[in-house]
Amino acid sequence: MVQTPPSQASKEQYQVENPAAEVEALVEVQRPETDVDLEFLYTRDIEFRQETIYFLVVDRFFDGDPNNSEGPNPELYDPQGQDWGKYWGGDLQGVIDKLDYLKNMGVTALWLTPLFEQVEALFVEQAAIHGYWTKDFKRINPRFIGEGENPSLNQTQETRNTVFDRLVDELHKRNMKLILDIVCNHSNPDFSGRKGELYDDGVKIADFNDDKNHWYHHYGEVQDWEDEWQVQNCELAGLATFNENNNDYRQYIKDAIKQWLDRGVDALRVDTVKHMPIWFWQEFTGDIYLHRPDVFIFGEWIYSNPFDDRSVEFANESGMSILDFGLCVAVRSALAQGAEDGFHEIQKIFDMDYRYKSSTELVTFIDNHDMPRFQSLNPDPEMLRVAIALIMTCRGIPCIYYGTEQYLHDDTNGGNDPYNRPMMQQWDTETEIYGILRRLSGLRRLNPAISMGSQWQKYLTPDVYCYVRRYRESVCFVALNRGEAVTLNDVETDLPDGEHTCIVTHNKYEVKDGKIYELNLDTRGVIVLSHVGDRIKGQTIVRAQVNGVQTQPGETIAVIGDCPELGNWDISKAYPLEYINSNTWFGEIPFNESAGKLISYKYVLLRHGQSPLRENLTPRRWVIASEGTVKWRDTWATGRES
Ligand SMILES: [Ca+2]
Ligand SMILES: [Ca+2]
Repeated sequence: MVQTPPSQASKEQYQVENPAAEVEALVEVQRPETDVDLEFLYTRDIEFRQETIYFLVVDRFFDGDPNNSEGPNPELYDPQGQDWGKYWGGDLQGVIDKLDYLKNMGVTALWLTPLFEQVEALFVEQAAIHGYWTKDFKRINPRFIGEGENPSLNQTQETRNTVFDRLVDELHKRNMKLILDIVCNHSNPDFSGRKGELYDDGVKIADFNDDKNHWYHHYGEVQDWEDEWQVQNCELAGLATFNENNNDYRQYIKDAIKQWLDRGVDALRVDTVKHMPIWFWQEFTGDIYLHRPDVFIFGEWIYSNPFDDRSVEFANESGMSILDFGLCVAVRSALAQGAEDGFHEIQKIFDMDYRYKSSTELVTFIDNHDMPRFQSLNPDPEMLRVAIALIMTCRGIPCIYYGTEQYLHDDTNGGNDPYNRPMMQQWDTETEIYGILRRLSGLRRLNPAISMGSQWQKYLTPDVYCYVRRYRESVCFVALNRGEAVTLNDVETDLPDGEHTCIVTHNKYEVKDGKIYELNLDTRGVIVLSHVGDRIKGQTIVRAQVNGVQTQPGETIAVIGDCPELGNWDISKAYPLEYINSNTWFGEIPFNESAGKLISYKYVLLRHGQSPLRENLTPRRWVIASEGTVKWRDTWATGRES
């Protein structure tokens, strides 16, 4: 929550409290000069849950500009695309050229591998094509922009005339968002005796082998992966690892990321978060949100899962969401690797959602640049269809790895790195997966049950999984079959009675008493039925989420407050939230009369036949933004029996 210090109170409020003009003049002198829009700073937020993310390796997507492909060191470029360790020529112009292809597929947010300037050398026969060996966090990789273009963010801040700026413009023109992939843990490895040479817009500021100012840790490689101290302080694959205790380093990395945000980046994907202490991340996300409150951030905690206390703590307390490796592993096991338990493995992950404060904001995926592609494990395109339908409709924000829609996979060495990063070869807009992504991405934006709602298991065997997503009056029913054709006697859908048309197949289904009787599921069949209720409308929408309250069936969490939207403390007019899971209640609250004003509120537990249980605290206070989206992320303060 936010408490507004007196220096940030609006002039109007101050005038009420200090009618004497001379007093006000005195106060005016003492108030700090600022040109920051404070209301924006304290209340606006981004909503990312209706997005469909597409993750691409810039070098391997499309070469839109052959002139930049040789780069500063032509030896690192293989025009034939045969040497997997070298650059193949993809660039930001190539991404721009394919934006309509992506937009038409339903992609709304683009995650690109890091765009920072990289070391221009080979390390173990590998160039930094992935973008995780940074030389200068304040410069754009010259291989990705126009030949001879100025790579300095500082020097192009005014003109904003780089290909990167054009990419941002072209994305935003299409209502698409840009996710910048960032690394804070390390710079670069030892290539030809040089390691960790780091630059600040072209000026050398650190060197692992001559580390006078202690920018790096010098503890060698991680030996014991169970030892938290080692995982945080030692090296990962020989990468020079930053010393986060050095405030100059922290200032540098935060300044660099803010420069990119100032150029129009909408979200951050953060690499190797497990390898730095949580206090660093809390400071980092705190500073970033002060600079840009409406940025979405998610981190890569390798093989995070809901049974791992440390990755759960990170997801809940770091200020950012995380990539859902737990679900990824379960989906691959159940659908690509034929695990005996099948869908039970997936349900086991969803059963643990209560451990997260915000499971609906986890970023879900079935493969990425660090593991064999789904189809390298199982080439059956119909099984891929089942997996895609699952992550496009289950809780979380789906992220599709580039080329999935073209069945792109190279199975050399089991499809392991680097063979999971082939060049895109075709741009067919008629593939089945392309079409399914297009339809389900549209559904994600249309039906809030999918982006924000609860998830209810309705039918579960190793081979068949039916579930319902629900939010207020909106419902989505999903049926998936990893096995052969089967008929279910009846299955609950929570849909209104009547005829419903499947979003994926256009087949029609009759719902009676909320159920479908004699439901035929094809081999590797997918059914998605949707019903969209009234959407919440208001000048400002507050998305209120409260964690940590235990409720019984029939009980409801609601919000009461001092404004008409929250019932003016009249408990009978409290605004009800929706049950998401046993740790989370959530709801969108429209604000019109109180938009732009300071309000106070608290949560209340409404119980049948008993008096309401109010939170035991003085009310929370908040300045409601005058328009847009706001999020409250609160924890229930233990109720007190009146
Ligand atoms: Ca190129
Ligand atoms: Ca570290």
